[in-house]
Amino acid sequence: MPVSGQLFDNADRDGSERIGEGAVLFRARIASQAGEIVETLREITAISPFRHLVTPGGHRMSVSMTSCGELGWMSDRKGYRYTAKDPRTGQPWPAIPKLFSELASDAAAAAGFPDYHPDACLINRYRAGNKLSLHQDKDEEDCGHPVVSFSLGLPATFLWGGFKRSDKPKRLLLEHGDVLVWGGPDRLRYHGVLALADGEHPLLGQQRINLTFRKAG
Ligand code: MD3
Ligand code: FE
Repeated sequence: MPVSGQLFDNADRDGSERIGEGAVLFRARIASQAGEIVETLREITAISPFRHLVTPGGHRMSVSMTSCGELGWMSDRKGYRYTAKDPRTGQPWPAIPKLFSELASDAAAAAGFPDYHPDACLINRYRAGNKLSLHQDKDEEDCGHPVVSFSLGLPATFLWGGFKRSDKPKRLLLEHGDVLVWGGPDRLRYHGVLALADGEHPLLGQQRINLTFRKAG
């Protein structure tokens, strides 16, 4: 049975929790691969480092981001979009490592989305106080494909909203190694992350890293 942060009385025997019609949380699913994932992330961020993006409204995002994949996510005064090249380096984004894409498609299949082949992976880094305001992910061409997310490092309170920004969100604790698959009718829900609390994680120190895999193009 899941322990902390449980909101829904729907734990399955494999430890997964269905949190919506198209959304499944697998607690600690990738915890045993986390060391290897973090090592691989260092190779990616050596090529395309974390950076703070600016929203079209001119606000600097507190979370810092980078990407890997055929497409990477970008924001600036001109808007949100996916690009084939990292605008900071002028080079293509680093490829999605095989380890990542296999773990993501295995999780998608376990949640009922077979043949998932993401072409973009957005990597978010949270430090104490960093947050992500309620938003929808709708910059992808076909929102029929799910999003798969990996949480690593410090725990964070995830906000699981409705289909209007004003719908009051539920709260869900996302911890190290958790995998969330989010598709079907839940794909366009508003969601966000509360300000990260201080802490020290044995593998990642004072930060949380979140990877979100998407089929963007
Ligand atoms: C629900 N990231 O990168 S991951 C994002 O923890 C983002 O960094 C959060 O929202 C984070 O866009 C949340 C879980 C998640 C990701 C995508 C979703 C939940 C989602 C797309 C639609 C609905
Ligand atoms: Fe999002």
